[in-house]
Amino acid sequence: MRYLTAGESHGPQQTTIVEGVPANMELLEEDINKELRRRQGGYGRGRRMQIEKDKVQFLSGVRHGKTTGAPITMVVENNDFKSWEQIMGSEPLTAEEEKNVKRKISRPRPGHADLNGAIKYGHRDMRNVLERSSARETTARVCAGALAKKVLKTFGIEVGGQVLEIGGIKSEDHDYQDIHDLKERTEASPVRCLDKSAEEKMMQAIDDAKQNGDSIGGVVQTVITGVPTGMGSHVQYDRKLDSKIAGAVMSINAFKGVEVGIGFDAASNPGSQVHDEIAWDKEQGYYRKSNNLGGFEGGMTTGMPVIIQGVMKPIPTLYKPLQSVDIESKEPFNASIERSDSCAVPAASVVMENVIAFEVAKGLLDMFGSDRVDAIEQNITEHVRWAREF
Ligand code: EPS
Repeated sequence: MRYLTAGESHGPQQTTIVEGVPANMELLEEDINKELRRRQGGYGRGRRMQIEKDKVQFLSGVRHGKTTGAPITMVVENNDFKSWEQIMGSEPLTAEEEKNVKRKISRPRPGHADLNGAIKYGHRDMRNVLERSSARETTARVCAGALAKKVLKTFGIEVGGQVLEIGGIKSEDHDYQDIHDLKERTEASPVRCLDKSAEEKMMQAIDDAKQNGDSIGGVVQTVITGVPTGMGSHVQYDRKLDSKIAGAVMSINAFKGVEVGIGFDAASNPGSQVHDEIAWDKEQGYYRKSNNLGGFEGGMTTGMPVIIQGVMKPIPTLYKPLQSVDIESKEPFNASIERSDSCAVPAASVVMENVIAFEVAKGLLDMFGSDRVDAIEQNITEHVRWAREF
């Protein structure tokens, strides 16, 4: 299974093409739309989210509520395009239009792709960079991820997540009974956090940041349960599933770090307290007595829940101006005020769930075949039985 996304932030639409989805899987637009709604929500979002009402349209690969095995094309319209039609049009501009419409961007924002992308592609109008580097693209990635979540759910694998930290305020109570409890409680929280007292402080921190024209980042966690043992492989660097997940997380806009299980804490603890002891019983087969390694050993799933943390930096589009240099005059200036979210950490936790879901679904199909749902089901059931008795 693989995917590509295309689309500019203020262009007509976001497009996702996913190839390699098994045939005969039930799939409705609502399966995608519910993830899109989750991504649009969360405390701290800016005015753009009041304009967009993201809804997917299937343009190929789905017929009468089921996948056909053919590539699936998904599009989400950008409502805001109406206000940007001339600026973002694909036809050449007349000299007159050029004067009125183009609003060339020559002032790179610190922390954005603007300057590096402009130098790399030779764009004197940095709109050509920022339109594609905008986190609007995560809409398309959530389309791919929502499809992957459906694949996983078809085989009993569930994906959830929570926000662990926003603007330095940590959730002190991140325990949950099971994945359903985790999903239900985070869904009811405006910042997707389990700790009610931290939730309040996080919302206050977001209000403060907004008030000060600033932005704040945070830490989010994704949890996946029901994964079979042995997805990924130790035999080659590019088959290790944890490394693919890490790459996927790092590719989300504004993410600066990723941890598996206890992650960086592993550095300060002795091996006897880090590694998870192995046990066996008739019902569940092999299991670990703890899950410090976040469901991975040797680049393969252990069968324990997959647990990943990601770090999002504060969004770099600020109302509080930072210093930069105009590429035309080479003079310093204070970055201009742009519309922005003061915090997109809750939305980012949804995006992270989805990009990880894609890698895990891909790992599942790589291991158990990918043409037909019924055949994959048989392969998984047989493998689970075999692993339990091994
Ligand atoms: C973004 C800037 C804002 C965000 C946008 C990401 O958009 P605009 O420039 O239109 O105000 O709202 O996020 C989304 C549109 C979205 O769907 O998440 C940026 O610069 O990355």
